[in-house]
Amino acid sequence: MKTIKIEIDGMTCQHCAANVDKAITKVKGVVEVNTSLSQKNSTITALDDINIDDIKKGIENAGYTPLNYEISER
Ligand SMILES: [Cu+2]
Repeated sequence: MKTIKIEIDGMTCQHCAANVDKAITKVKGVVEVNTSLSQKNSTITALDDINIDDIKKGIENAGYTPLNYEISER
């Protein structure tokens, strides 16, 4: 499993955070998502073969901007 922490620009309310959460949840390989409005990021648990570009694309398609991210193995 991998943990991905990705900064997201454009979230202004809880509704935005829920949209981002939903968009990332749909990405293949994603197991769990936790999106924080106050920290402007999502913490994602995913399978090892996760494609970060799919996550970025999902965020963009929902209308938000993915920024820096870091991936850690666990
Ligand atoms: Cu909003």
